[in-house]
Amino acid sequence: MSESDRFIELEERYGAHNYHPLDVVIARAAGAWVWDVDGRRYMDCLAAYSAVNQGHCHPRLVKVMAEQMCRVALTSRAFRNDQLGPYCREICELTGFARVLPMNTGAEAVETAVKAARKWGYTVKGIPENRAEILVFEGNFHGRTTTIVSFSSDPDYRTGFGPFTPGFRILPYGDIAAVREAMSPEVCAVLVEPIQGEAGIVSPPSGFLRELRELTTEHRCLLACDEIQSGLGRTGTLFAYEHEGIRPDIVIVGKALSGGMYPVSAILADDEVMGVFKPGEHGSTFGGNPLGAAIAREALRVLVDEGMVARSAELGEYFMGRLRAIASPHVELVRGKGLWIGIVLKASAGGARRFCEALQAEGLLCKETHHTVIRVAPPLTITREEIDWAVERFARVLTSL
Ligand code: IF1
Repeated sequence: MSESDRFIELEERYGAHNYHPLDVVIARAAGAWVWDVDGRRYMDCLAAYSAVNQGHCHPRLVKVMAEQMCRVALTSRAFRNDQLGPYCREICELTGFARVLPMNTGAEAVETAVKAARKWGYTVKGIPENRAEILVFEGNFHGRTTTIVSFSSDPDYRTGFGPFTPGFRILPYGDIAAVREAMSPEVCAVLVEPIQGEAGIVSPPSGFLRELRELTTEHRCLLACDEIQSGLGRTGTLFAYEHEGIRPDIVIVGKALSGGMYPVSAILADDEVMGVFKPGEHGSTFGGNPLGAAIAREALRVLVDEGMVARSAELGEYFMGRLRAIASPHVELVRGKGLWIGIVLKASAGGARRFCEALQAEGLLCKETHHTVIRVAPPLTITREEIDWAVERFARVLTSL
């Protein structure tokens, strides 16, 4: 029995079976590379679903984390700490929003956005109590809390978890006419992923976000963008909504906000929206803690200092071009933005999972989504040479299986 098998057996025996991972047991990592317990090396083309945009164990993040945890890790918001204020200022200055509300996981930040939008609907827009509605889209993924799965369109995420939270309406993604029709005085917000990740790296038709911005302004409701996966450089801009030159009312961030070191999430908004929260109305034990704040400060500085946003745009284009040039009978198309790429397989290809397993055998870790898409989203620190190394293996697998 290999070392890997021993760990897999333990997890299968004692862990809940709520995942079906590839059987690679990672023991350490650096940059775009991970090593398993048997000493095999792999390139990480998932980057923890874009939480590790800055690369695994970035030395600057490791240093800040170690130093901060030796000083003070957690104070709770009953007291103040010397990391939170500077963090708030730095993230606001970088993103151009007036205020930030810190949380921990992505789902918590989405919940925070839902609460902010509803409260804004009642206290600012004047929607009658308990009538506020939020428009969302088919194929969405915003997390796994009971409220969030209430408006998922995927039976896997919902079935068996009701009763569900009311107040959401699911519309076809990219269909602006459907949004126009659904608008009413009781709509407080539209919640959207600028590019849908779990759905298979799906971009809406060009102009959709801009029209959403116009419609929401016209009907006086908020536009909330979930940038948890698409944000912080992944698509070649700091936020994916920038591709359409718009500015939402609420931006939801998570994942790479900590470079994967620790769960750190937040919502960003201006005074009219953030002002709805009064002391005691929302919060979390860990949100805004000094360890998370120190890590997030450095994670943002690393993104900027190392020019990772521009790297993502430039190398993403290169990577996508090289993947498109692979003549494979299995590939329908290659789509994406920046270093966020989906290889869409034909129905005849027999599913993306077997390709991910074959790529694993070649030393490359990818994760399928929706059975037919191989998603490719390496750390933004990846080099051109590393991309060439990956393309060689993609070509081998996509032409030989
Ligand atoms: C898992 C998916 C990706 C997200 C967006 C909110 C959240 C996520 C746009 C919630 C989280 C993760 C969760 C992770 C797998 C992963 C995922 F396949 F499930 F959909 F990335 F594509 N908004 N996405 O992508 O953030 O609470 O998890 O911090 O295993 O569930 P979280």
